[in-house]
Amino acid sequence: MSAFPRPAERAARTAHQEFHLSQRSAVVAGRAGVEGSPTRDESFGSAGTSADLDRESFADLAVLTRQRITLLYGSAAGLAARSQVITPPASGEQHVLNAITVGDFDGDQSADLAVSTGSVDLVMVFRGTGTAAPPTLQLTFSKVPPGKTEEEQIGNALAAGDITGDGRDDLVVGTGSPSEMDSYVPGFFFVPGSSSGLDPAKRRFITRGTSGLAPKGARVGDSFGNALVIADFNRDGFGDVAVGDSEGSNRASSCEDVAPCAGAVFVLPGTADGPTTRGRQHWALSQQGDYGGWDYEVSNNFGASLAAGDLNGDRHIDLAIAAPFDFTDKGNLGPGSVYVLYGVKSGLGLAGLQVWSQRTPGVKGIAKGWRPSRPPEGFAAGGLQILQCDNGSASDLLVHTGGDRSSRGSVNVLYGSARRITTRGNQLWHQDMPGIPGRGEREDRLGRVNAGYFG
Ligand SMILES: [Ca+2]
Ligand SMILES: [Ca+2]
Ligand SMILES: [Ca+2]
Ligand SMILES: [Ca+2]
Repeated sequence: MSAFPRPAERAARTAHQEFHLSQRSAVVAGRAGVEGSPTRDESFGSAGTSADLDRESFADLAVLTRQRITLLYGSAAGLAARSQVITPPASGEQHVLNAITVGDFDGDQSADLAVSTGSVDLVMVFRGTGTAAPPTLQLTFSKVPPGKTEEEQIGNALAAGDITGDGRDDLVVGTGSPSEMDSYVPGFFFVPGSSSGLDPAKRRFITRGTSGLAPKGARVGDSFGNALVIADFNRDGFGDVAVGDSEGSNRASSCEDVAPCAGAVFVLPGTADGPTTRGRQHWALSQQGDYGGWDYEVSNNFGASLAAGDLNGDRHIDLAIAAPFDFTDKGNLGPGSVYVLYGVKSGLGLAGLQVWSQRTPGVKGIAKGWRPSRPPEGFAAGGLQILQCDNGSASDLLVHTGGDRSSRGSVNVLYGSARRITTRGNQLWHQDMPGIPGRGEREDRLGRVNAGYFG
């Protein structure tokens, strides 16, 4: 493992920066003074997910607005031949829905929906009918950990998958990104599925302080659980949980009060009892030195979002990790990059690590960091997805750059292949290009909705 490059060396960085990421066995959590929380897009399409809800073999789309879930049903003719709107019951305060995921929590082969609300700190579970009838509200439960109050429960992360290997999907729910005033250690809930659906009575709360995860434990200011993905990285039949902690510290001393830490990603193996810290993996950027009072390479938000899929067609699941402000230099937020870890038999490994950004030769778009007049572009600040976009055996990586073009947003498509991701055929999509309907407007943040195969 080489030392992290100093600023003068960074100009020479190229696409394959294999020195850049380390898997560490020793983890130290740090305190971060965090500059606000991620902006939540409150308009149509702020979050979405796809699945075959009515079991007609066409992918359907579930899209959140502030207070409603819109279901758009696919058909042979494409998407939205039919739609439904679900308005969750009000509960005193106004709901603001902020995340949605699909899983089969009761194992009846019909897709169920889990939706989280930031404002009233609830997770709502809708049981799928597997027919044209809409999913029905089955249960709600709080994200607030036992013994805690309601503050700062602003989690945007939800993921479903079978962690316990019983054929029923389980749910993980992040409890939030920290804010500057935070007095709360975030984490995620594991909620197991059962024959009657999710069983919140059996939920477990996991933080960076959970035994065996990080030697120095959790600290206020962590963001452990800000992103969650379930995938069976080591192919043992149990879904493993990849957890982003984009503001967690990787070094012995705490981060500067004025800046978030550099971030980390943990992978917790699945077992019949749920996620375990035994055999967990920890991925973090190397850090060293201080530059002008700023911790070098703080603020790059490594782990802000995650996506899992097979990007080289070898049937081992690979993990893409967003660092939307990577290349941060002396406090100026950088234009961001995406790290891709490839899976091998034992799970994720460093072999074949790739780092992609708009500075990578052949990748479309212009990398722009922070300037006083505008926000940084944030390559992958709008999230990541791994989807099959062509007819190849490898899946492809979609990088949503929410801050691009005055927050109009754009999507880079990087195609996977037997040789991993390459720049070949990579595309940059935005609303002002020929053939794309509509016109790009500020704050559109194109590309924040998950996609699927609709026809
Ligand atoms: Ca079901
Ligand atoms: Ca399960
Ligand atoms: Ca596994
Ligand atoms: Ca793979």
